[in-house]
Amino acid sequence: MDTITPVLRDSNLYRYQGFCFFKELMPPEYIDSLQNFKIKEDDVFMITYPKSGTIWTQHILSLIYSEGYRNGTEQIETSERIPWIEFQFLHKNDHNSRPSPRLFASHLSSRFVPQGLKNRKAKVIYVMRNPKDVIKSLYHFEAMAAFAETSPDFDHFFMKFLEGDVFAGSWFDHVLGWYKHKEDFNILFIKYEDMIMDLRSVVKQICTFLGKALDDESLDIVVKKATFNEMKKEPLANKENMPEEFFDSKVGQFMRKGTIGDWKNTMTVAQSEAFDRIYQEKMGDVDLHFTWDMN
Ligand code: PPS
Repeated sequence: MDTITPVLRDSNLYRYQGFCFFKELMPPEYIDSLQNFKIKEDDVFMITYPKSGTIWTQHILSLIYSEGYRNGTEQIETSERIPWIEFQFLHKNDHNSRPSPRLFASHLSSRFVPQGLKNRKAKVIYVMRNPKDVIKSLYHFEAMAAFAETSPDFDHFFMKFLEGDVFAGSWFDHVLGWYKHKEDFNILFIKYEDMIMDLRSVVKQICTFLGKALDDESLDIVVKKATFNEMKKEPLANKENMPEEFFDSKVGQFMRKGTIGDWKNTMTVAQSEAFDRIYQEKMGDVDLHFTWDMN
């Protein structure tokens, strides 16, 4: 097993092969065991770096597979429909007894996912978001999530993010790891900003990838129920069912702003320029382009 190091002094994270895991929730032995997790050909994995549109895409997948909840399953928790593979230790789901097609969510980088996913039959949907908005969203999330460390100020958090000293490690490593290994997987990349700008097209793209032919009425229902305003009203989507010791709803809300470009309200010009330089260094030759604001 590779070296395991604490991320920062007193941190609740540990670094393992470049990724940062929660000490209590994700022991390295369990993470290693995922390599041999048995994949079925009709499995679907939805993967994100945190704060990139995870719950949104989970919600969309739930709606697609339940035909807009017309089968009366709206009270089933998203994490039950689409459980996290790396939090098995916490949920103790028996994935083997789940009916197919099994849907999974994960924040793992490509090096940690089950080897069987490389059969290129099981499907992977990777959702990404412009990293400046990820920083802003994660900064707020840290403050409300009891299991994450709260930074004293944005500048401190900004540096921590650039060092990759946050859960899931470096955004650059995560996105590049998946993107550069795309030939290994049967994978669809989607962008948070495209969902904001034309949700219907992205939902259609997801349906095509999954081989789910929804009629126009079902598609309308999925799109309507997946808008920010509709999801904000849904206690389950907004994680209002989570105990206070996990999420402090007095500090903030999970469904916070749901926009493109909110980073501009917090990041200084100097921080933004420093970020651009690092972005250029790390992503320069990669054909990935993000929408940074609504203009
Ligand atoms: S997590 O904790 O990693 O699972 O978070 P994640 O779900 O990836 O990201 C949370 C951000 O997604 C926004 N969100 C949405 N935006 C637009 N429309 C819809 N329907 C939607 N659902 C979730 C949520 O508001 C968080 O972004 P911010 O910028 O903080 O508002």
